Amino acid sequence: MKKIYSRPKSLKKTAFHYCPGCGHSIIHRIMTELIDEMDLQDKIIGIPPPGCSVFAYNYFDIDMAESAHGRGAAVATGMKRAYPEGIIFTYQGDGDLAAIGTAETVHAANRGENITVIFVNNAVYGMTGGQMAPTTLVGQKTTTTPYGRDERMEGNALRISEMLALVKGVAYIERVAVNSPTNIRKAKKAIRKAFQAQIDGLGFSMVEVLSPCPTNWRMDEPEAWQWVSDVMAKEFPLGVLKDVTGESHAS
Ligand SMILES: Cc1ncc(C[n+]2csc(CCOP(=O)(O)OP(=O)(O)O)c2C)c(N)n1
Ligand code: SF4
Repeated sequence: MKKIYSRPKSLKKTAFHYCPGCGHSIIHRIMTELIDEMDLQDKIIGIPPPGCSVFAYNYFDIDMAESAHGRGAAVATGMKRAYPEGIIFTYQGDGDLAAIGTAETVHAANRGENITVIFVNNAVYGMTGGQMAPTTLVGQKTTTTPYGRDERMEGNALRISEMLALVKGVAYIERVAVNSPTNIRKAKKAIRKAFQAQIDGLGFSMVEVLSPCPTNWRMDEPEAWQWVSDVMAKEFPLGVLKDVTGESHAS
């Protein structure tokens, strides 16, 4: 019989603490597959955040260094400069990256730091109980916007990828989702491309992943997966926002 599934070498034999249907576990799975396929286990270092993925170091069998809230891009900058042959990635939620960590992220991108950012957008603060995040959609109910996000009071959903695509030091940005087998395959391809941009020394690369949070969205798993396509991806369209990797290869 043909074996169609095996645990990636760089994924530890530890049960995930994530809720059923959570996107974090899918993203961990595809990232560890890539780490194996690209033979990076001995030279990749991950920087997880405060947030639901705070224990990512329990799952990735690679070196990891926890950052303070929002400081991933700053920690990654120091690490990459001290250890340029390493492949350095941050793994950050939308509360972490798009609220408290906006400045670090924008300036690291602007400096063209040769690091990779995995930006997990689930439109809420997951770990702390489902409060509004900068990426919460207008009208979306959260524990701090019980009547729905009000544009006049709380502003609009912040499109970080579109913003960063305008920044010169950025080599590659793509927005993907992990809510269907097809989208999961595309997400894996995008993360491969982001790691490759760093290996090729092209500058800042980021993959934004639209990721279901059934618990705080108060949905079951199929509803949450559907909501990503029907609602979230309308505000945050999937696709490549910036890609200079081809240009650089050609030159
Ligand atoms: C300096 C500081 N402020 C606030 C917190 C509390 N805190 C922990 S995680 C978090 C937000 C997590 O949301 P997100 O980054 O979207 O990740 P998710 O849990 O949804 O994966 C907050 C506000 C903290 N740990 N440190
Ligand atoms: S609260 Fe949301 S983001 Fe956190 S583990 Fe559960 S489903 Fe995932």
